[in-house]
This record gives sequence, structure tokens and C-alpha cells, in this order.
Amino acid sequence: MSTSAELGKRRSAAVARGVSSILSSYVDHASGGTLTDVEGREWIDFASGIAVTSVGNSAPRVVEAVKRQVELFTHTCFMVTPYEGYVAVCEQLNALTPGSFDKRSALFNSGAEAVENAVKIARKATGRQAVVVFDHAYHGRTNLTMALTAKNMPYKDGFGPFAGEIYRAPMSYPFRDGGRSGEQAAAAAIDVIEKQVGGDNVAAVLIEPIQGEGGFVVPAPGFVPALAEWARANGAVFIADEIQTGFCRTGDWFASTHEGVEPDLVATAKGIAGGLPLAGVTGRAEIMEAVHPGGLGGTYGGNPIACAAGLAAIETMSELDLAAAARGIGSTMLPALRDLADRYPVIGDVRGRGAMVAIEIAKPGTFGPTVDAGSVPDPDAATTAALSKACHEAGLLTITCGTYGNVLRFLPPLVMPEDTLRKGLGILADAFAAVCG
Ligand code: PLZ
Repeated sequence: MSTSAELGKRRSAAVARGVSSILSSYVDHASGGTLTDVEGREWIDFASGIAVTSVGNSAPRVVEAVKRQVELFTHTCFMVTPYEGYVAVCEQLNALTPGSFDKRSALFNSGAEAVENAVKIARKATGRQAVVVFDHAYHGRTNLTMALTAKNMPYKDGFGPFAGEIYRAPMSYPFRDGGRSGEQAAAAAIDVIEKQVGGDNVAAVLIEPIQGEGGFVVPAPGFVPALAEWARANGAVFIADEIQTGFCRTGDWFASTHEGVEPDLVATAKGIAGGLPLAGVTGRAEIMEAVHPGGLGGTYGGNPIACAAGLAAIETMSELDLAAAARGIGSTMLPALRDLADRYPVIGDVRGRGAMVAIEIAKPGTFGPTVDAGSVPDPDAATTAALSKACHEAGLLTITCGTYGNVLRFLPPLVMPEDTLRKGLGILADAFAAVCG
């Protein structure tokens, strides 16, 4: 077998450098808590392939279901000859997403594709064009979703022109907006929408209930419900991008539920299928059914193998109660991280819900970007990178995020054993001692 160094050489000669990787080691196998590289080195997995392998890597039920399906048939295209798995995944999505109203779903391959389709559906249903998104938002890398995404580098730089009729409103970001209440932050966002776009022009308000790539930003309570309410009152479709937050990650099936929000449309992907590419748009029947027959689709959307994996992953989440497991992970991690924050002033904020947890690293005693130019310390991306590197060298896979690149985020598989989780937190503490001690 090749070493990581040899594979790295082949990669440089074959793979476009635009696609980068965090680790230079090549994976050989992975489980519900660790990744092992081709040389036998092991990492505790605090990334889950960016919130995907919530049921673990090669989860037993997923492996079985995929093997069974791959032997029956691998592809027909649901638009040519339908099959049960697609219908069954849609039934599950309709049942599991928030709201007991009549729903329909459509399946796609990736998160970006789900978001694109949610926007298409909202525009068709309303006959309007404007889409409202938020500061720090991340919705994907296709042309429309780049326009919806806030951050320039690395996602957008030089890739324009971008899709039109996208409007950005201020986000509730308690650590950086002077601690505005949810109501105050929503009033500021609604003011922008009403003054710059006009309520009658808005097809959709699109938001991550907890932002992912933008920094694991948990909006102040009341912010998301107030926007959902505004959308309803103004005839706009309220779309929750639950691609990173969905499928038990935050301690419930969907993060919208924590604040009692019932989105008109929900975009899902990532955690839905244990690592196979599957995504969905689910929502109110009258909105979904506004699209003419043939208006939605794609060659691979709801591929039978991905659907089999999705059904097996959903069964695993139900039977093992992985929402409760996510809450358990949060109640182990948050106090441990708060304890670290007491010892290391570079930790400006500890936040998250369930197994979607992060720390924001900032320079104490300095002043950085904040809406109210108050007392929020300057983001410290260099220390964040040094901490990540120290974790990687000691066997903990962590990833960063945030508009300022200064957030260390933790997304362990929801099946991670408690002792592995604690071992990972120990490595993180050692990294702080080495980098900030
Ligand atoms: N919406 C909320 O988190 C994907 C992106 C990694 P795709 N996040 C990881 C990267 O750098 O490309 C994401 C998300 C939210 C949409 C998406 C897009 O999902 O499956 O990557 O297209």
C-alpha cells in the first residue's frame, strides 16, 4: 500500500489544487469515533466529515442496506423508472421535519442542490424573486448558492458574476453584536428587508437555524421565530437550511424545533445517509406542489443506494436515540470547554447545541469587528490554526470555521463512545497548554 507521502505526490500531479484537504494523511478506514490512515496512525474524529457521519463511518445498518441495494440495482433514475426507496425516504422526511401539516419532498444529491431547489420552489410558489439571506451564511458553492453564501475567501473570490435578487440582512451573533436580544436583532434584519427589498418582493427568507461554516453562530433566542413570523405575515416562504444542523446533530431531529419554528421548506443533506450523497427539500404541500410536473429532478437525485443508506441511517438514529446521544455529547463538551475558557482568555466564546459545539478564539484586550463597535475582541485566526495543528499532531481531528477563521468547531459522530470523547477533550486541553500556556 502507498504511504501518505507517496499519495500526496500523486495527488499534486493529478488533483486540482483548488480542492484542498485539512490533513495530509490518507484514510484507510474509519468507524464511529476514529479514523485510521494508511500508515496505521489514528485520529479521534471531531469532524464527522463535516457533520455527515452522525451514525458513524461504515455504520452496520448502513453497510448492510447498501450491500443489499447494490446487488438489486444501482440506478434507474427515478424520473425514468421509480422505486420504493425514494418514496420511503420522502415519507420519512415528511414525518420527521417540524410541523404536522401535509408535506411533500423531493430528493437531490448535495446540500447546495437542495438549497437551489428550495429557492426555485419558493420563487415558483410565490411568483416573486427576492431571496433574503444573512451575514455569515453558508449555503454552498454552485452559482446560486455562492451568491447566497456570505464569505468571499475561499468560496467566491474571482468566481462571479453571481446570481441576482439576493439580499443580505444582519444576523443575530450574540458574541459580536453587543448582545442584542433576538427581538432587537430581528427588528434590525426586518428593517433592512423592508427598506431595501420590500416585503411584497420577497420570495423566501433563507436561514441556517444555527450557522455552520459561518462560525457555529447560535442566534439569540427569538431571532429565528421572529423572522419566520415576518415571512408568514408577508407571504414569503420561510426556508430553514438544516443541512448541517439536521438529523439529530443539535439534540433534536431538526434545530428549528428548539425554538418551535415550523419552516415552510426544510433543506436537508449531510447527516441524512451515513456518508452517501443524498439531499432533500421537504415542505408544505401547497408550496411544493406549485411546481409543474417535470419541473424538479436530476439524473441521480434520490439514487437507490443513497436512499437505502438514508433509510438505514434514519432507523439507526431512531433506534439508538441519537438525538439524546447528541444532547449527552453537548453536556459533556460544553462544561469542559467552559472550564478551558476560564483558564485560557483566548477563548472568547463557548457555544453550541447538542453535538454541534464550538469555541471562538480572540485576542483578549483588543477590539474587533462587531456591529456595535463595542468590546468584542479581535478574531485570532493564527492561534486557531496553531491549536488545530497541535490537535492534529496529537491525534485529534478538529476543523475550523467562521467568517474570520477563528472558530474551532466540534462535530463528533453521535455514536462516539464517552471515553473517546473525553480522550479527545484531553488532547484539546493539551493543545491549549502547548499553544497558549
Ligand atoms: N448549507 C448549512 O453546511 C455544507 C461545506 C464544506 P454541500 N457545508 C460544508 C465546503 O467547504 O464545501 C453546507 C452547509 C449548509 C449548505 C451546504 C452545502 O452542502 O453538500 O456541500 O453542497
